[in-house]
Amino acid sequence: MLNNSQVEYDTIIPNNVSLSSDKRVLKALERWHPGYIDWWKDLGPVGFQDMLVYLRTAINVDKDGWATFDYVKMPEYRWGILLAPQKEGRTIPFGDHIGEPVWQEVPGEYRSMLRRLIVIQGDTEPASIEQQRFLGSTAPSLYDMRNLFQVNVEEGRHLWAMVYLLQKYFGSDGREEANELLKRQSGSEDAPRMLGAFNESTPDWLSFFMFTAFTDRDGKMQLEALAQSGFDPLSRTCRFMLTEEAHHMFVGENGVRRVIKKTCEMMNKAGISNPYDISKIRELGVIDLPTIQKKINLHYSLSLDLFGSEISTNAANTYTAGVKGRFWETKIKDDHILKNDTYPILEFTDGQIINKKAPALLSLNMRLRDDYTKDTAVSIKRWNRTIEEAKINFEMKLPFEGFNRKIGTFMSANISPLGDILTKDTWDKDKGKFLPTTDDNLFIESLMKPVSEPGRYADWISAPDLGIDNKPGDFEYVKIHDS
Ligand code: BYC
Ligand code: FE
Ligand code: FE
Repeated sequence: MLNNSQVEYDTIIPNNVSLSSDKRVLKALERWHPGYIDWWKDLGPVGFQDMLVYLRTAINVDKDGWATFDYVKMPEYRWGILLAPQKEGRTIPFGDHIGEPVWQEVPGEYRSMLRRLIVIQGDTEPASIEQQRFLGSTAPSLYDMRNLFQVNVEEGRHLWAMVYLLQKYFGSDGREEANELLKRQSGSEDAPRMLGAFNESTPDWLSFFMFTAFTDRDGKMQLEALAQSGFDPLSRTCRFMLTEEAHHMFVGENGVRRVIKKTCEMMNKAGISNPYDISKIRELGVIDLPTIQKKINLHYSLSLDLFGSEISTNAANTYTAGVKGRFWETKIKDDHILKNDTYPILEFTDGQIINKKAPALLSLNMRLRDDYTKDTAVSIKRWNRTIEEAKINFEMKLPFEGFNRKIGTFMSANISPLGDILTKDTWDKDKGKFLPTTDDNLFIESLMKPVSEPGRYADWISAPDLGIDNKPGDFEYVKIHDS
């Protein structure tokens, strides 16, 4: 087993897993490659495929300095198989096998469990690219366009990461699953992507920023939980993916912050202090804060659904097996077996919200979701600081966990963002106050005019504080004019 941090570039697939001496897997991946490129061209970013984009590529999996930046055409991006370095003497940190050496091969008894998790993880990656494929043509700047494409090529690499595991460790059914990952399609009637939020559309750039802020953060949490896995190749794969994930959330959090900043700036310039003076604010060509709050309500609630049911035997089983752990498992001070512990949850029963202590093992989805909410609250704080700095009286809030849910205990409930239980009639009447309406979406869409002059930004979003790779403000991140 190679334990190297240097990436080999001697096959068409850059890697640090010695592919050149693993002919079987190399062949399987080379056979999968053309289908992937076809999929990328058919269902990846629309347009811009022949243009030079200033992208980062991993050359080393060490903590620092793993990336190099250069102009690349997207279809020529070097999608690689990159695992974080193996940790000497690593043991399984939780569950029935706690303390035993981690597995380098898939244990037979957990084969289908592992395959299912890897397939679900793999399915989300191309789904997000499909969801974002039309955004290039309305990019508010070359900087933003480049960030979109960076996220897209990395989600493509995340698909490669899962396909490698399937092909190396799961034989012919792994190869079949790898092919299926290119066949399902976001939003398709016949063969949709596996999880709810990945079949929603991402029609505009505010949606894109919200998606990367909220849904990529589910990605972060799930990867953190899988990075604890006793199946070491999965753990190492996820650990490297997490280093890329940080950029996706940066794009989302900062994107939303720049939208908020511009709105506040324009309100102040025009002397509008009431954030609910919506039509006047929209006349300024910026997105009013209450509409941004509605987008937060939508994307947060969709992302909560991605954690599965609050009470889940699947989650208990994968934990007990040592296959999927908790967020930062090794830093938690308890027995890491959880058979005698409880965890506080909310339950919706007989039209009431009740507090309950549930068995900790069954509540692991809820626990990971709580960690997600804490992580998300940091973004909300930063957004509110921007509003505060502009001296505007408005505060963004995460909606109540039972709001707008399709999965779990609250799925049949009508609950407001503040946590009030509503009748169906009131919900239907007030829904447009909680979630973006057709009018809201049409207004946002009307702002989506592309800006492609280096250093310029659309009127509804402010410029970033810093360039990518410390480039100056007028850097040409995508060469759309002369290629
Ligand atoms: N939609 O016990 P339950 C990312 C199904 S995002 C549809 O409640 P479990 C990324 C479930 O499959 C991270 N179906 O839940 C972000 C099960 O079906 P079966 C992706 C759903 O299994 C942005 C049944 O309901 N990675 O990387 O404990 C851009 C009962 O399940 C949904 C992962 O999710 C849903 N929302 O947990 C790019 C990690 N929720 O099997 C990328 C791997 C549940 O009975 N996946 N169901 O037919 C998992 O860990 C778990 O499968 C889940 C669900 C957390 C998703
Ligand atoms: Fe990803
Ligand atoms: Fe991501």
